[in-house]
Amino acid sequence: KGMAALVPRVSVVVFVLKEKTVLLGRRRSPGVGYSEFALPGGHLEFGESFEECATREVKEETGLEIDKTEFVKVTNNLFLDEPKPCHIVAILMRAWLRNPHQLPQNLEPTKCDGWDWYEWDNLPEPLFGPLKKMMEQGFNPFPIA
Ligand code: 8DG
Ligand code: MG
Ligand code: MG
Repeated sequence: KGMAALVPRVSVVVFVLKEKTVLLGRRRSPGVGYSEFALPGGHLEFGESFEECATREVKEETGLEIDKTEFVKVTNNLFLDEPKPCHIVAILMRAWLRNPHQLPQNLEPTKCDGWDWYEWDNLPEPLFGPLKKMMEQGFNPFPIA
């Protein structure tokens, strides 16, 4: 294997909201965030809009169909102390369920332990670094009522 070029990548991650809760899953793929709770999401593919990427990744990972997908925030995430250092520009979206009764499925069981709903002021530990930082800074993914 040759040396991978160190370039920033774009990922789209989604706060899937249901009443007062947000969907999180514990990561199982080796690399950044291993064994930590994170949002569904993944890398932006060539030609995609943020909304398309959000819809595709949530569907691939959980089977859930999302609705009213909208941009909320962007963060610049450096993971330089990793065996494979990476730099990810994360586009954070939020969305709701098209059908509020649909249940999440663990469609990528080698990458995730499973999905569940958590209240923002009672999040599970350990939380993925970038999410933890946002939470500590007082960020809240829910729209202002
Ligand atoms: P792909 O390569 O199949 O397109 O995507 P994936 O395998 O689903 O990628 P991922 O690791 O789930 O997400 C891409 C990167 O996004 C991840 O390595 C780190 C970054 N990222 C954040 N915050 C979050 C988050 O809350 N959840 C997820 N899943 N990724 C996040 O910076
Ligand atoms: Mg993913
Ligand atoms: Mg994915």
